[in-house]
Amino acid sequence: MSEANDCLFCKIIAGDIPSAKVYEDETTYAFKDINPKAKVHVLVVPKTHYANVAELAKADPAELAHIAEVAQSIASDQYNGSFRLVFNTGLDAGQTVFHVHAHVLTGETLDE
Ligand code: IU
Repeated sequence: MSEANDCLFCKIIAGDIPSAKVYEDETTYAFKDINPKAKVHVLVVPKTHYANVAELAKADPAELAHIAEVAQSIASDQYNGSFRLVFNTGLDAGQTVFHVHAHVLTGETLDE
């Protein structure tokens, strides 16, 4: 796994900063968002550092597909299987942490 200096999510994955872990496997880590925007709001991240979803898709498309599967599994475990998957990409889209993360929003009926 490669890490970036001063990356908050690399530190969370390494366990240097605490998080509420929801799921972990060899390549992927999922934890509760500290500022939830839905009843269930989980961030799913690759353990390897990529800045955004486009970089991840180019370098490791299988990991991007795996993140979608993990999201489905979380939504099925914690709700009825419905979920919203969001990758904010770039400053104008509201990306604040530049380690790619999928927002998994579920647990209730979501506003459009
Ligand atoms: P964004 O798509 O980059 O805006 O999402 C970053 C998310 O990371 C945002 O929803 C924050 O609430 C969340 N987060 C977190 O879960 N733990 C942290 O220590 C920090 C941000 I800083």
